[in-house]
Amino acid sequence: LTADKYPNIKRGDFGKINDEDINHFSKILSPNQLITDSNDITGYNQDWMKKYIGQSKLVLKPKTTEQVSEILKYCNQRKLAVVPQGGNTGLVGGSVPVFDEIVISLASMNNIRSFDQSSGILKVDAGVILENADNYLSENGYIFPLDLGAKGSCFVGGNVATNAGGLRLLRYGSLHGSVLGLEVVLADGTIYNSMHSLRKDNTGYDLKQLFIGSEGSLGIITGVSILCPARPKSVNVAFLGLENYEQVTKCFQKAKSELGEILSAFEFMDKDSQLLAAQTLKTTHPLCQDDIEGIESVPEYPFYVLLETSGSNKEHDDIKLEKFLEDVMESEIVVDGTVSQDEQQLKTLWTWREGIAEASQQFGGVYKYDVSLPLDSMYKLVESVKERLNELELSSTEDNKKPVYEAVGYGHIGDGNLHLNVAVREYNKEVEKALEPFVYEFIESHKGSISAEHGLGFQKKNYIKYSKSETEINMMKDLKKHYDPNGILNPYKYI
Ligand code: FAD
Ligand code: S2G
Ligand code: ZN
Repeated sequence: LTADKYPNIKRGDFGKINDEDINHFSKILSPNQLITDSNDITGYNQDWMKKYIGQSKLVLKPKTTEQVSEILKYCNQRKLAVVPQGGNTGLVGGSVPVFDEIVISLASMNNIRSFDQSSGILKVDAGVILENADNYLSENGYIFPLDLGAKGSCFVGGNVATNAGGLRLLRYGSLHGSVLGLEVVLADGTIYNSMHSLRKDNTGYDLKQLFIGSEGSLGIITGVSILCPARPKSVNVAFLGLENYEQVTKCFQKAKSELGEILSAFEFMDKDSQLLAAQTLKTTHPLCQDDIEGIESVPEYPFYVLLETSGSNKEHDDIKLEKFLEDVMESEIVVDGTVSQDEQQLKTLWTWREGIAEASQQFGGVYKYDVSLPLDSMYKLVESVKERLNELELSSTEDNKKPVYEAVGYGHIGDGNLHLNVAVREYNKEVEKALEPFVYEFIESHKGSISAEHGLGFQKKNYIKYSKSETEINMMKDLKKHYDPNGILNPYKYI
């Protein structure tokens, strides 16, 4: 989808890049930090889903905060629009240009600045890849308080900019709690720096909170100071089969009361999400009827739960988990289950949850809805979307003339966060009209949020009103006007 696909979006009255601009940037950066060749720019112009395509003619890759400051100061004077870009794994079209905005990539700002072994406080450049930060911490007996399927590509700065939730928010909380300080360059080049190492600092407005989840609209995050917990010594994963969604919520309640302090993840997946994953993972599903010669392993239960415990003593954890599993099997909340026996099995079980993202777009594309809903009504949204697509005869797993392959539901039960993915064979106006604003109206009527963790970006810019009041939206617009009066930071998105 390129800008000309959105008839009601006009390019703002921003400057157009000229040779003088390129000369100016060449004085700030060395030649390999400017990309102008159209082939090399392609990857920066399209998002992870290859759904949003921009037309930037220039990518800048600063190595230092001062270079970011110099660049923004100049862009602000010239009213050149910019898109800050991290690992470009965002799922709402926020990380790529809409028109010809300059892409400012943090990829070259990837140093670990410091780590304090006793407090567990880590300070990194914004361009450090999440998995690299966690590997570094692992060598020091600590863990990054965030994990998500894109860990191998997303950057810590992008995680903070999107206030990413991920698979372990249930255990480690939100970045609003674990981030201690930030270094951010504002639109006019001012450098805001609160990169201290204090757990508590109650002196004035907590300014860093403004930038956590601001998606590049208020400033470019160049540094993050974050409090990391001790790495758990013992991790177990149980993969469970359940008869219906109500049992999933009952199982969650039981897990909270019986595993409380060692529970580190509680994810649910419906059968259709597992059928999708089975087609890309091409390995035997952990819980399926015995393999019949030549028949792909087919998941047999309507719902699945991936439950993870992380503790400091394997023996104690195993006793607690065994007791829990006995209880949920006896009370028939769970009808089948398997527990990881080693690191490899643990990773394999996780692929049946983390692989759904990739699997959702194997037929050509995906419409994603990352929403918060009250637990009891959460799966009703998936059921009503399936029903609606069938009534409109838009969906079939067999007939590949239908635009929709299947709608699947899965997500972070512990956070009340559903991922509804509508796997399609092509992006199609009919399908879009069937889904929007239907999904957003459902969310509003159930007092949920239209974006639980992926943010607003470009996809949801016009839908914030389904989750925020006019007063709140006006206060946000005032902030945006104050910090970015020329509107050069990530225009056309967010609010
Ligand atoms: P990008 O995609 O590059 O940018 C995202 C947004 O932040 C854009 O608006 C961009 O302008 C802005 N931005 C990036 N860097 C900066 C910066 N330094 N300063 C200011 N603004 C910046 N998200 C979740 O929350 N939970 C999940 O469980 C999850 N799972 C995922 C699984 C997969 C397989 C994939 C592909 C994505 C998943 N995501 C998830 C979405 C995405 O990974 C997160 O939003 C992630 O935090 C984005 O980081 P990034 O570095 O790729 O940012
Ligand atoms: C997840 C990202 C992938 C998707 O897997 O938890 O946040 O498909 C999601 O939405
Ligand atoms: Zn998620």
